[in-house]
Amino acid sequence: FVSPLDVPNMISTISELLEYGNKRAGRVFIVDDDRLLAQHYALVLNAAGIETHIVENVRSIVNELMRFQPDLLLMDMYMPDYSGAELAGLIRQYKSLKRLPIVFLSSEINKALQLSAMAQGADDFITKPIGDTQLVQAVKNRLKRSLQLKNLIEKDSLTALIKHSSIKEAAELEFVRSQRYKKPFSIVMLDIDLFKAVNDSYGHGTGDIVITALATLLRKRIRKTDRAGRYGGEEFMLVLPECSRVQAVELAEQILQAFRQLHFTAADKLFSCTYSAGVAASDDGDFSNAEQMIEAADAALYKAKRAGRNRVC
Ligand code: GH3
Ligand code: MG
Ligand code: MG
Ligand code: MG
Repeated sequence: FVSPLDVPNMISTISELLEYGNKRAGRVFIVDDDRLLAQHYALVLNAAGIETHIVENVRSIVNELMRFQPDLLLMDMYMPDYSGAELAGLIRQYKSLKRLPIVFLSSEINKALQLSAMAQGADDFITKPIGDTQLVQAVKNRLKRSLQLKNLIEKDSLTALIKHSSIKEAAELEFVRSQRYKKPFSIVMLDIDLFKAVNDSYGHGTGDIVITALATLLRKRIRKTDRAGRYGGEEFMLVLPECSRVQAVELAEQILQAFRQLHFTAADKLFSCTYSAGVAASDDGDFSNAEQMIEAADAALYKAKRAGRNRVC
C-alpha cells in the first residue's frame, strides 16, 4: 500500500475503539442557577482538560445543548423558573438528545425526591457539597463511559468515521441550523467507482484498504466543523456547514484529485481508484428538510456516474 498519506489509522477491534474514545476528555454542559458555583465547577473541570459550557438562558437550553453538543449534562435540581426534573423531561423529548447522559448535582438528600427527579430521564445523582477532586473524578469516570458508548454506537469500526444514522443526524441538525442562521450549507455524496472490480481483482482485504484510505483522506481534508460519515459500503457523505455549492464542488474535486493519486499495490500490481460525487447545497433551491437535500445529492451522484464517473456533479 504505497500512499502519500500516513498509514490510515484503521481501528479494527473493539478495544482499540474504546481506546479511541478515551483520547478526548469530553464536553460538559453545566446548568445551575448559582452562577458563581457554576463558574467554579467549570474552572475545576477545565483544569482537568474537560471543556465546559454554562447555560446562558434556561429558556433556550435545547438550542444551547444542540450547539455545544456535550457528552454529559451536569444539572442542579432546584432553580427559580424550572426544576431540573422538568428540564430533563423536556430534553428527553428531542431525538438528538436522547442519549445525552444527565447527572443531577444537588444538595437534595431525600432519596424519594432524588428518585422522582431521576424518573424524568436523568441517569445519575451526585450530592452537594462535593470537593473539587471528587467532582473531577466523578465527572471523568462518567464522561469516559459516555464517550466509549458513543463511539461504539456511532463509529464505523473499519474507518472510524461516523455511521449512516449519525451522519444523517448531523445533516438534519445542520439543516435546521443553516435555516435558523441563514447560512449556506452543503451535502456531498461520494461513491467509489467500479469498486466491485477492485474486490474481484484484488480481494476483499484490498478493497477494505481502499475504503480506509479514502476515509482517512476525507477526515484530513475537511474542516473541523465539517462531518464525514460512511453512508454505506463504499459510499460516503460529507456535511459541510457554511459552505456554498461552489466551495463544496471545489472541495470534492480537490479530494478526488488526491484520491486518484493514491497508488495501491496488490498481487504485484499497482492500481488507483476514482470516485463520483454529487453535491446538494442549500443555495440550490427550496429544500424543506435534510432528507430532500440528501435525495438531491444522490441524484447528482447518479448523474456523475452516468456522465462517465470520476467527476463531481
Ligand atoms: P459504480 O461505479 O457504479 O458505483 O460501481 P461499483 O462496482 O462500485 O458498484 P456498487 O456500488 O454496486 O458496488 C459496491 C461494492 O462494494 C459491492 C460490495 O461488495 C462492495 N463493498 C461494500 N462494502 C464493502 C466493504 O466494507 N469492504 C469491501 N472490500 N467491499 C465492500
Ligand atoms: Mg439551585
Ligand atoms: Mg455504491
Ligand atoms: Mg461504487
